[in-house]
Amino acid sequence: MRDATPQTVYLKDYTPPDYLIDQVELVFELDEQRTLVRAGLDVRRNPDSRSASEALTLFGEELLLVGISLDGQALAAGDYTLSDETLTIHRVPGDRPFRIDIENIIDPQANTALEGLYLSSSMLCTQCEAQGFRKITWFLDRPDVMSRFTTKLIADKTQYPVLLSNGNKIGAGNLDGGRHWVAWQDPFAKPCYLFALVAGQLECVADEFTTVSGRRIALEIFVEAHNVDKCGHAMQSLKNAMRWDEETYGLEYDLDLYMIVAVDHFNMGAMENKGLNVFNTKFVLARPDTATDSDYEHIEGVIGHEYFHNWSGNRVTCRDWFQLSLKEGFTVFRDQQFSGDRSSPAVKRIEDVNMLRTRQFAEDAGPLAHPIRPEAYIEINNFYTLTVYEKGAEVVRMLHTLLGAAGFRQGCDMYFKRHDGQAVTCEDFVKAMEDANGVELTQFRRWYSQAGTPVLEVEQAFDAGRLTLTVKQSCPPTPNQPEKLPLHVPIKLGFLAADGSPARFQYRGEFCEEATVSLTEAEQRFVFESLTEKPIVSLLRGFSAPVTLKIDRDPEELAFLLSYDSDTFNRWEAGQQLVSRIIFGLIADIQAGRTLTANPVLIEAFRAILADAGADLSYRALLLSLPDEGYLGGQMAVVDVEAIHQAREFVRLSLATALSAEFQRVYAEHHQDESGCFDASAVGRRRLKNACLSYLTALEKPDSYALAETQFRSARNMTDQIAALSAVVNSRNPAKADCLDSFYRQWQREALVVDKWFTLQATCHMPETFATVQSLMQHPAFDMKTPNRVRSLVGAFSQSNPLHFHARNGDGYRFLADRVIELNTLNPQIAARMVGGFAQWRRYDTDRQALMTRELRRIVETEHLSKDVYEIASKSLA
Ligand code: 7MF
Ligand code: ZN
Repeated sequence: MRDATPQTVYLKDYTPPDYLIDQVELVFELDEQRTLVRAGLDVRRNPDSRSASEALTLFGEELLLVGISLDGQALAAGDYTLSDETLTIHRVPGDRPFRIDIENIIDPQANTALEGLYLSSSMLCTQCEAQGFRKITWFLDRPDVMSRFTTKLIADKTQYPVLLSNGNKIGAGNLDGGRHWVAWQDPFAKPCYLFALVAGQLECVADEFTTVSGRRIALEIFVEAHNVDKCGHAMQSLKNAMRWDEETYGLEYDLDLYMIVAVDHFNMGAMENKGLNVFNTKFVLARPDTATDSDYEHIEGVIGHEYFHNWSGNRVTCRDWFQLSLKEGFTVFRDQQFSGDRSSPAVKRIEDVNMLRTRQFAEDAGPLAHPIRPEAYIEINNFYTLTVYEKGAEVVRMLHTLLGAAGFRQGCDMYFKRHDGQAVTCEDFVKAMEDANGVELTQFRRWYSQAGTPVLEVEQAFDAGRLTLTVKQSCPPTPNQPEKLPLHVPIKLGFLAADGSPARFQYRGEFCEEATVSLTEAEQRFVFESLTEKPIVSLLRGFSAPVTLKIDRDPEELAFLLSYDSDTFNRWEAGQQLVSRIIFGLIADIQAGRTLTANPVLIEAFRAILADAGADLSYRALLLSLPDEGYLGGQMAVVDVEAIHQAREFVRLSLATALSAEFQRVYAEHHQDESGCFDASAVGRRRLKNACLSYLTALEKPDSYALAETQFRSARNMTDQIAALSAVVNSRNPAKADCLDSFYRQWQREALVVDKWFTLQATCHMPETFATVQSLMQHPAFDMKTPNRVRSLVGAFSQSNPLHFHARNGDGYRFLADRVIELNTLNPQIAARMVGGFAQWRRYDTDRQALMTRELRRIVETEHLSKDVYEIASKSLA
C-alpha cells in the first residue's frame, strides 16, 4: 500500500507557467557520493501567466538544500517553504527580472533509479527526460520553460578526465588538489529535460561530417577503452542519418559538435539531449563477432531516431508531456523511413507492423489503453508507451499517405518554420499540415484523442464489371471511453486478375491500378468500375492504417495472394493469415481431442517460397516465418497458451518433415563460413539460412543436431552463432549444456553478449526453463541494478515466453511479482515496465485470472509502493 494516494495530472488543467527562466548557470563539483550543485537562474514573470500569485514554486526531489538567495540576498527560513517535491519562495518581484541562486547536494551513488545524476560503472551521467532534472536542482521542470544553459563541471582529473555537457566547450583549466574544470555553453534555449552531463574515464572515437551548406561538424563517440573497437557502425549510422535528414526533410545540423556517450546502466534505449546524446551501450556497440544483424539494424535506427530529434523534439519541442507523441510519434516515423530507405522498405514495414500488431494492439485492447495523446497520468514515465510511439508513428504515416510525400514535406516545412524555438502541441502539427496543403483534417484529429484499435469489416459484391465494397468501422470501448466515433481511415487497395496480374479499374472516373480511398463514415460504400472479371481484392496495402481488417477469404484465395500480390506487405500478410487460420483449426482440434493433420495447401505454398530464387532473401525469410505465439493469442477469445504452442510447433514440424530436403538445400545454398559483414546480401543470406535451420531443428534428428552444433562451433559472426545456439537450446540436442557453457566462457567479458545468453535461456520453450530462470537469478553475472540484465532475464521470460510464464501452477506469476516488489525500491521505472506482464490477465481462463490478480493485489498492497508501479498495477486491476 502507498502512504498516500498519488495525484493524477490532467491535460485539461494545463496552464502556462507563471515564470520563465531565460538563463541558467550551473556549477557542479562532482563526487560519487556528494556532488555539490550551484544553480543561478535568471527569472522573470511570464507575460502570459493567468495567476496573480507573488510566489514562485520550483520542483525538486531528493535534494539537500545548502543555501538560497534572491538577487544576492540570502533567504531566511521564513521566506520559503520546502516540501518533498517543491520549494516555494513566498514573494518574488513581479515587475522586473530577478536572480535566484541555489546551492544543493546530491548523492549519485545512491541513485539506483537512474533518473537525475547517477553512477554507471565508474562514470557519472544524467537522464532528465521526463522529470529527472528536478533530482539535480530545484527548477521549473516543465518543457514549456526554455532556457539557455551554461555549465561548469569541476572534478578530480584522474577519476574524471572527460567532462561533457551540452553545446560548445567555452573554457577549461586546472585547479588545486588534482582537480580540473571544463565549461560548456548551449546557444539554443531548451527545456531542462534536454540537459545532460557526463564525467568519466572515456575514450573518444572522432570523425567529421560536412553539411550540405559546407559546415564542418565534429562527431565524437565516447566509450570505455575496451569498447573503442565497436563504434564504427554507430559512427557510420550517424553520418548516414545526417545526410538522410538533409536530403529527405531539408534539415541540417545546427551546432559544430555532436557527441554520443555509451553507458551500461540506462533505463531505456537512448536520449536526445542537445548536442550530447546518451545511449544505452546496446544501441552503440557492434562488432560482427559480438552483435547480430538485427543489432546492427537497431543501432542504425536508434542513432537515427536520436539524431532526428534534434529537429523533431529539440528545435521544436512539446508544450507539456501529454503532447509526447508530437515528438515521439513523428520521430519514430522518421526513423522508420530512414531505416527502410537504408535497407529494404518492404522488410522494414513488415517488421514494424508485426511489432505494432503483436504488442501495441494488445495494449490498446487492455486496461492500460490510452489515446496517443493521453488525457491523464499519475506517473509520466508510464506513458512512454507503444501507443504513444508506435501508434503515434502510424498516425503520422497516415498523414503522409493522405497528403502524399510532397504535401507531407510541405506540411513539415511549415511546422518547423512556424514553430522553431517553441514548445507546441499536436494540434499545431496538424494545423501546419492543413495550412500547407489547404486541406481540412477535422475528423482525422480524432486519432489523437480516441483510444482502441478500430475494426473494419468488409463485404464485396460484384456485378457487371462493377465491384462494390461495403466497409463498416467500429471500435471496442476502452477505459473511460465507452463510445467511439468513426475515424478517417485511409485504405490503400488494388485488385488482382485471375492470372495474378494487377487488374485495372475506374474509381471516381479515373483509371488506375491502385488507389487510396478515405473511409470516414461508420458504414460506407466504395464502387470500382470497368473491371472485366471478378477480381481478388488486396486491401489495406502497406498496412495503410493501424486497424484490424475482417474480410471473408478461403485458404485458396490467401494462397493466391501469397503467390501474386504485387504489394509486398499484403503478400506477406496473406501468408500470415493462411498460417493463422490453419493454427486456429489445429487449436480447435487439440481442444476437442482430435488428431492433428498437416495442411497440403500450406506445404505447397512454402515449397514455392523455398523454390523462388528470385525474391529478396530477407523477404523470403519473412515469408517463411510463423506468426508469433503472442500475436495468435491476441486473436483468441480465451488465450490457450499450451494449445497455441502445440499447434504452432505442429505446423513447424509438419513443414520441416514434408520439406526437409528443400530446407536442407536452401540452407546449404546460403550457408557460408563468413566473418559477418553487414551488407544487405549477407544479411539476407544469414536470415534465410537460419530460418531453415530453425525448421530443421524441429525434426529432432541426429543430422539436424549436428548441423546446429557445427554452425555454433564454427561461427565467426554473432548472427550465426546465436541462431545456432538457439537451435541447440530449443531442442533435445545432447550438446546443449556444453554449448551454453562454452558460449558463456567465450563472452563473459562482453556484457551485451552475456545479455543474449540470459535471454536465450529465458525464452526457451523446453520444459526445464522455469528452473533454469530461477537458477540464473543466482548467477554471479545477474544484477538487479542493471536494467539490461533485468530485461534480458525477467523481461524476456515474462514478455517473450508465454508458454512458461503462464504455467498453470502460477510459478511464473509469483516469480514476476517477487521481482517487481524487489525492483520497486531499486528502480521504479523498470519495476513498472515489468508489471506490464500481468496487464492482459482478463484474456486468460478463470484459474489463471485468479492467479494473476492475486499477484497484482500483492503488488498493490506492498509498502512504499512507487507511483510508477502503483499506477500500472492498480489500473490493471480496475
Ligand atoms: C527508437 O524517445 C525508438 C524509441 C525517451 C526514451 C528514446 O529518444 C527517446 C527518448 C523510451 C522508449 C523508446 C525510445 C526512447 C525512450 C526509443 C528509442 C529509439 N526521448 Br522511454
Ligand atoms: Zn524519441
